Amino acid sequence: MKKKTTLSPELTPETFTGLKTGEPKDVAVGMPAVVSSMKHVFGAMNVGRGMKSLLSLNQKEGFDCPSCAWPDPDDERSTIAEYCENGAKAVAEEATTKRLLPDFFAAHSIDELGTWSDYELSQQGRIAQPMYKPKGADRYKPIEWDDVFGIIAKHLNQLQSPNEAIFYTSGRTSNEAAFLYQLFVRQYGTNNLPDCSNMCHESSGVALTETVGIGKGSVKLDDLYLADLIIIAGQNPGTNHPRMLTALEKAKKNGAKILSINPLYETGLVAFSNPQTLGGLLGTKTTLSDVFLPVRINGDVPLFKAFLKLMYQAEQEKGGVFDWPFIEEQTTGIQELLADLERYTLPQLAEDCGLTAAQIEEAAALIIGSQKIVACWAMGLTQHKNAVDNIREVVNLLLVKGSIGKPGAGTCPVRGHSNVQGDRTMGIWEAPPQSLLDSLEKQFGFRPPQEHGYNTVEAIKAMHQGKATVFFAMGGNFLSATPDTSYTAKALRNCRLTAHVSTKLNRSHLVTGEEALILPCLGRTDIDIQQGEAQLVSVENSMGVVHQSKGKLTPVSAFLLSEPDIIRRLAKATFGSKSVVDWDNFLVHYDFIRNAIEKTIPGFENYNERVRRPGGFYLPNGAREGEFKTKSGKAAFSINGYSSFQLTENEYLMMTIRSHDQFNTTIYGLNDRYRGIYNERRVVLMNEKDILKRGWAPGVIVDLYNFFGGIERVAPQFIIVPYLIPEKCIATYFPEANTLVPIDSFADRSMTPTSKTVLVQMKSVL
Ligand SMILES: Nc1nc2c(c(=O)[nH]1)N[C@H]1C(S)=C(S)[C@@H](COP(=O)(O)OP(=O)(O)OC[C@H]3O[C@@H](n4cnc5c(=O)[nH]c(N)nc54)[C@H](O)[C@@H]3O)O[C@H]1N2
Ligand SMILES: Nc1nc2c(c(=O)[nH]1)N[C@H]1C(S)=C(S)[C@@H](COP(=O)(O)OP(=O)(O)OC[C@H]3O[C@@H](n4cnc5c(=O)[nH]c(N)nc54)[C@H](O)[C@@H]3O)O[C@H]1N2
Ligand code: SF4
Ligand SMILES: [Mo]
Repeated sequence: MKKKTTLSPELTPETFTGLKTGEPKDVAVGMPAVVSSMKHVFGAMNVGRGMKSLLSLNQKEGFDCPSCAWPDPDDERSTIAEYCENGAKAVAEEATTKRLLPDFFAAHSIDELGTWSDYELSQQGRIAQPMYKPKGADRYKPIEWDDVFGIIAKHLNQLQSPNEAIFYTSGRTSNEAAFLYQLFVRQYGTNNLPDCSNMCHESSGVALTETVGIGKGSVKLDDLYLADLIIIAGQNPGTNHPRMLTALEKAKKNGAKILSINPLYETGLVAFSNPQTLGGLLGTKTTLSDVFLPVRINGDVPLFKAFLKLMYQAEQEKGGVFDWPFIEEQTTGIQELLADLERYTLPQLAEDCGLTAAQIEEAAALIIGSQKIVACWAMGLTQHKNAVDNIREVVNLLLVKGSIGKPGAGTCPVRGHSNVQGDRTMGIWEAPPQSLLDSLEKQFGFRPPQEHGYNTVEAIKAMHQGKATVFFAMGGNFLSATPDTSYTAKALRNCRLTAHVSTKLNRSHLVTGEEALILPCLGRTDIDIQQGEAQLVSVENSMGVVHQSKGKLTPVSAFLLSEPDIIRRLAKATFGSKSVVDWDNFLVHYDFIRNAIEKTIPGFENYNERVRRPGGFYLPNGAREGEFKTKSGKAAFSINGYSSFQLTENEYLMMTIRSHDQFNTTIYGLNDRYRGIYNERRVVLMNEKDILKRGWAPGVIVDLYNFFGGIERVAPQFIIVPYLIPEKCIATYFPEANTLVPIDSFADRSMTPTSKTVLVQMKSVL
C-alpha cells in the first residue's frame, strides 16, 4: 500500500489517482453498462455465486436490490435481468467472497487504515467476525459475540439518562429489523433515533405532510406511464435510479413529455439505450428530455414561481389552464398564492434562477398544455436552506393543475436507500407521531419516552458537547455521510463507546470513541436461517409497495448475525430478566415480528399473508386517492420564499454530488463515466468562463475553503475540470467535500444539511 498524505484520518486522503477526462456521454446505459455490471460482479466472486446473485436480484422470490428504492414493475418481470448496472455493483460489493479476518486488523493500526482512501477501504471485503478496540488500544482485536453485547449493555446501563445514547440508522435495514430496533431503543427510554433520512428526504417529508397530508410520494409506476408531462428536478436518475430510465422510456412511448431541471446536463436525463432490447444494446436511443433547464444551484423556487406566473397569465388570457373545480373543492390558499405572485416580476425571477425568459417560457408552455403532471425530485431539491420551500413550490404547481390524486399525476420524491421509506414507517424517527408511541404502549406494556429525540445534526452537536456519550449505528457510515467532517469526528471521539453494525469497513470504524465495536451482520443477499428455517424480510420501496426479500447466498462467515438477532441479543443483555417484551419470541420466526408490526402500525393487516403475494402490497396513501389528511382536510397552497446570494468575485455555490461509481460513501471505482471523468475523485467541476476569469486552466489544483460562523473550513487539493455548469456554480463529490458543509447550515424546519448549497472560495495552490 503506497504511503498517503492526509491531514487526519477522518478526511479522505488527498493523494491524486491520475485524472483522465473525456467528453460527457450523450446517451446512458446501453452496452457499456452491461459490460461494467459483469466486470464488477465476476470480479468479486466466482461464476456460480455471481449467476445466482444476478438471477435472484429483484425477482419476486429473490432478494430486493440493496441499492436504491426505485420500485420493481408491478406486472411481469424479466427473469434474466431485472436490475441495472448500479444494482449489480451494489450486489458485487456485498456478495464478494473477500473477507476481513483478524490478521488484517492485527496488521494495520486504526490510524494507518485512516490513510487509506474510501475506495481502498471498500475493496477489503466483508467483515467476518466481531471486532473490539479497547480503551487506549491502537487497533481492533477479535471478540466473542456475548462480550460485544455485554460491553454495550454495560455502557447503556451506566448512563445517567437514556438520552445520553444515540441510535443511528441507515436505510438498508429491513422492516423487521427496523421495528425491533426502534422497539429496543424506546424500551430503553429514548427517542434518539436519527437516521439517514434526516440528510436525505426529510425536507420532502416535512413539505408533503403539511401540504398534502402524507410525507411520502403519491404516484405508482403506472402513473408515470399515463402522464402527459414528467418533471424531473434535482435528480440524476441515470446514475442513482437507473431503472427509472426504463419507466421514462415507456412513458415517452405513451406520449409523455419530459422537462428536466438540473444545473448539469446529466446524461441519464438526455437519452437512454435500453439494454434489455437488442436495439438498445446496438445503440438505438430514446431521447428523454423535451426541454432541459440548466437552472442555477438553488434557483428552483424562483423558477417555479415564474412557471406559476406564466400559468396564471395564460389562465387569465385563455382559460383552461387551472383546474378550478379541484382547486375550489380540494384546496385552501389559492388567493393568497396568487396575491403573493404579484410581488415578483418575470425578469427578476429569470435572473434569480439563472435562465432566460425564452427558456422558461418554453418549459411553461409544456406545463400549461398538460393536464396530468408527475413531478419527480431528489437531493437537488432537498438539501438547501430553503429545501422545504422548494418542495412546497412544486406542490403548488401540481395543485394548480389538479395533478395530485388522479391517475397519471402526482408527487414522486425518489427515495435513496432501498428501505429508507420502510424504516420510517416502522418508527425509525426521532420525532415520532403520538399515535405510534400510544400504539407501542398498548401493545408492549411499557411507556415509551414522550419527548422527541435528536435528529442527525442535533445528535452530532450533543456528542460534541459531551451530552451524549454512547453512539450505536445500525448500518451506514455516520462520519463520512454527515456534514462538517472534522467537527463530527471530534463528536465521535468524545464518546465513551462507538459501535457499528456493518457489512463493510468504512471510515466511521476508524474515528472512534474510547472503546469501539464492529458488529458484522448478514446483508440483503445472504441466506438468513433461524431455527433451521430460511427467513424472509420485507422492505417498502419509493412508491409504498411492501414486498419480501429473501437472501440466497451462503454467508462468507459463520460469525455473522442477522440484524434482528443482534437487536434481540442487545435487548436481552441490556434489560436482563426485567424485560416486559419477550425478545426471544421474535427470533423463533420472523412471522412473529410481522405479527407485532401488524398490531402496532396501520396498513399492515394480514401482513404475513400479503407479504408472500408475488410483488407484495401497497400501503394506504390518502394523497394518491385524493384524500388530503391535513389539518383542514384539504390540500394546502403555500407561500414560499428564497434568498438570492450576492457572491463576491471569489465566491461560488457548490453542490456535492454522487459519481457513477459510488453508493453514498461506498466507492465502487474511480470513474464517473457519463460525465467523462475517469480515475479521480478530487475534482471541481467549473464553468469555463469562471476558470478564465481567475486566470486558471484545466488541471490547476485548488484548495476549497469557507468561513461560516467565524470558523474556517478547508478541503485541500482539488483539480479544476471545465464543465458545462452555470457560472458561479461548482460541483464536487460527496464525501470528499463534506468537511466544507457547516454543521449549522441546514434547511429551515427539516434540518437537512445544505449539501447542495455550500458557499466556498478557492485558491490555487500549485
Ligand atoms: N448508484 C447510486 N445510486 C444511489 C445512490 C448512490 O450514491 N449511488 N444514493 C442513493 C441515495 S441515498 C439517494 S438520496 C439518491 C440520490 O439521488 P440524486 O438526488 O440523484 O443524487 P445526487 O448525486 O445528490 O444528485 C442530485 C442531482 O441534483 C442536481 N442538483 C444539485 N443542486 C440542484 C439545484 O439546486 N436544483 C436542481 N434542480 N438540481 C440540483 C445535481 O446536478 C444532480 O444531478 O440516490 C440513491 N441511489
Ligand atoms: N455532502 C453530502 N453529504 C451527504 C449527501 C450528499 O448528497 N452530499 N447525501 C446524504 C444522503 S441522501 C444519505 S442517504 C446519507 C447516507 O448515509 P449512510 O446511510 O450513513 O451511508 P452509506 O454510505 O449508505 O453507508 C454505507 C455503509 O453501510 C454499511 N452497510 C451496507 N449494507 C448494510 C446492511 O445490510 N446492514 C448494515 N447494518 N450495514 C450495512 C456498510 O458498512 C457501508 O460501509 O449521506 C448523506 N450525506
Ligand atoms: S434501479 Fe435501483 S433498485 Fe433497481 S436495480 Fe437499479 S439500483 Fe437496484
Ligand atoms: Mo439518501
